[in-house]
Amino acid sequence: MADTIYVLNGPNLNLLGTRQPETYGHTTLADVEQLCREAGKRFALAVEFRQSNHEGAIVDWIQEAARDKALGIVINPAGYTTTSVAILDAILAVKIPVIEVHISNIHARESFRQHSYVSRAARAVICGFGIEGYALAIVGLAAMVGATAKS
Ligand code: CA2
Repeated sequence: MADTIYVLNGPNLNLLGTRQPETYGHTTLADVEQLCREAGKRFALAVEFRQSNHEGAIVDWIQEAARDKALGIVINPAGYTTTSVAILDAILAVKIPVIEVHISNIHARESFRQHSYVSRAARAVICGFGIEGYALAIVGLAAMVGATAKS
């Protein structure tokens, strides 16, 4: 079985491409999934791509990723970024690397978006590149775990 990474998406990201295009662009979550699969393929990595509006589901998936020996996690915690000690604790409890991604530049937005619990435990943080940030996170994660590009 191919080495696997998890790409986890938090609440309301299922609405991507349908509202607030000035902030989040016109692409949909299905487009993000395709982008991630293509980025993973360059390193022969299988991608488990998930989205939930429920905090506990995201906690369960972080635990699942570690239990099933995924190489790492890319996560856009969305609205839970600034509130979820439970997601922070889940990340602290796993040994695999976690990369935090935000589509928008959260530091150029409202102050309440600028404190991330997840950043305390993330190995790296990417924001402001639009959905391309997911592909950048996968490239960075691949380098972190020693996955090499396949020709
Ligand atoms: O920039 C990001 O990726 C965010 O994680 C997106 C979150 C926001 O709470 C964070 O501060 C930054 C919001 C996700 C909701 O996405 C929507 C997309 C389209 C329409 C409505 C919501």
